Amino acid sequence: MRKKMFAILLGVVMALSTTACGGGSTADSSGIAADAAVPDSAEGEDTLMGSDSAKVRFKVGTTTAPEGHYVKGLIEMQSLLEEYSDGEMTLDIYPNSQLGNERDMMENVGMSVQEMCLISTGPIPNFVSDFAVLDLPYLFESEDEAYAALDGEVGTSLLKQLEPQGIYGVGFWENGFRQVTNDKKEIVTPDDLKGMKIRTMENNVHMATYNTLGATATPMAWSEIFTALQQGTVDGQENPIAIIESAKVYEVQKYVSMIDLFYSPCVLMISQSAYDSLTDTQKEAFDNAAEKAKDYQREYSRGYSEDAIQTMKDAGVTVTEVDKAVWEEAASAVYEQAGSLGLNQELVDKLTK
Ligand code: EAX
Repeated sequence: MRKKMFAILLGVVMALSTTACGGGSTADSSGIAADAAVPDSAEGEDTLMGSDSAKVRFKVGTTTAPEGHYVKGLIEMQSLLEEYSDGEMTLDIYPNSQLGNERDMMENVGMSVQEMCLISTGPIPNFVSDFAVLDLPYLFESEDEAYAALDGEVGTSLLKQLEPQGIYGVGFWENGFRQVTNDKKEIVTPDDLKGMKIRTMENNVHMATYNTLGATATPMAWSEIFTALQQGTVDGQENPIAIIESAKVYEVQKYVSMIDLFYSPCVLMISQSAYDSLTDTQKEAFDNAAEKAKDYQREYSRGYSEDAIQTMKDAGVTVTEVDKAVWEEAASAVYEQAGSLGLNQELVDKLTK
């Protein structure tokens, strides 16, 4: 109840201090006129607004670039949602951290301050600890193995655990296998990481893994990465190729090592109140559009990497293939820290057997 009161108070304060977004009413969201939740000033040049005529609008935020694989999936969902709802519903897409970093956006969706977000699993264990199992190194050998787990019993049960946060976890989309970049030297074995400050997400399992490999894990929000790289606060960072290329990280990082250390999903979330405000017909259209867009986004993500690697090589980036067995052996020690990392051992066993 306190959360709901806070959310309403926050919405009133924001509504009084900002101009509401134009364009039709948005989904009712627990007493807040959601179109007051994100002021016009939040609409940057990168915002991708849905059809003007749609009456039910969902603001969806992501930290990633408009050209990247997250936003391409959201654009597909925007189009499908308008088609399946006969133009009644749409998405207004806010890339490049316009609505805040991943942790902020997840909190705001939970408090119905914004309707939706598409975020990596990075910050989620801070709210639902069982998600941490997905951030273990070399947990999945392939995207297909990841999809089977994420779309199956384990993934479904994890998404359900978002409900107490006021969030309907719609589905797992793809961020991809995470590679490491730096601007100093080629990284071939874990020994090459020694003494390097590597930006990680604010995720204990990722931090423990990079520290175990000999680096100094330096957690920060994605929006801070370019300043940190330019100021030398960190020597490198780690992300899937699609992020490294679409965010143009390769322009300030000469070396990319294809270590595939983590398979990184991302999660499409909608505030429970915004979803519950829909009719059954609207829910069906929303769920069908999200499901179709998930398949499209995963396929787009896998196809994107090949071209992206060539773009980076053409720009003079050294892309290094490594002996992953050496990396997997070195990272395996993190599994022995499962207890201290608060990992659900039953889930670890389920996913590693
Ligand atoms: O979700 O923070 C990160 O490194 C994430 O991969 C990025 O925000 C996309």
